[in-house]
Amino acid sequence: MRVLMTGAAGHIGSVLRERLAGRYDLLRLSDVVRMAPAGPGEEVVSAELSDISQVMTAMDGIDAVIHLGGIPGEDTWENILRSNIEGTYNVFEAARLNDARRIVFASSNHAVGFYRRDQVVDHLVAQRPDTRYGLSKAFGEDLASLYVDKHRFQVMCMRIGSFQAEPKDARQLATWMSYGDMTRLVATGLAAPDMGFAVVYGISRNTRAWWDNAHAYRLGYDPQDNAEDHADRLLAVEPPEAGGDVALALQGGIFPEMEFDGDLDAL
Ligand code: 15L
Repeated sequence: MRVLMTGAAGHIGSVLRERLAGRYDLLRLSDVVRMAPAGPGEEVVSAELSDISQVMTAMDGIDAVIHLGGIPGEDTWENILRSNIEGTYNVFEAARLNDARRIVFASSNHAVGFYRRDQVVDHLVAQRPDTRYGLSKAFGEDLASLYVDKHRFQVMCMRIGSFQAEPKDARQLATWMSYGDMTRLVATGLAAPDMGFAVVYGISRNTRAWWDNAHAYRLGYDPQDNAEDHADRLLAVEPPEAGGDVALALQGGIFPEMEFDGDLDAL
């Protein structure tokens, strides 16, 4: 399998580059920023995702895509539109034109960040984006659904929680995604037969998770880490996490709290 990874210079991309090395016939790494030169089994290309001709070049001869590229947090509408919405559209469309019909897409928990922490939600809940960034991830999931139904794609949309070497605050007792488990989930998305359109949560096997990840387990994901192992250390910190009442009530944390002038009691 010849795999293209967009956003390969970012945090997730750099970890996956190291951990997926040698597993596929080719790992082609694309980003707009400079990366270390290609090692064995790798190619490095520069591609601005908002320019479809550059994405077409990066997609040449590719079978499957790990799409991580884009802005990884809240930003202006202009920036989100260009990098995350147009960029993701161009990746799917260039994949269709090159017959690369399997995509593992880095969605985010912020596509559903307005659910309360006293709820457990699964892969079928309605999207509740908490920012323009979360909205762009919800768009990417809908785009995936369109390409699965219309063009026979297989797409795993990973609603990634908090990708860190170790969980950093009390919220991450629910949301943490370890490096090893991220590698396992991406490998599952590249291999699962007849996956169709799959929404999964990009988290480790966390005891305190708000997200029911049974669908990911059905596809073969078998996470090995649990943020609970870090609970004593994290709960001893004061305050255990940043944010006001809105952040502490809602799964998205500080993201739904940004620019918030809603009614928390109505949520
Ligand atoms: C995300 O989607 C962000 O990319 C990351 O920076 C974290 O904020 C993460 O979500 C999270 O919710 O912890």
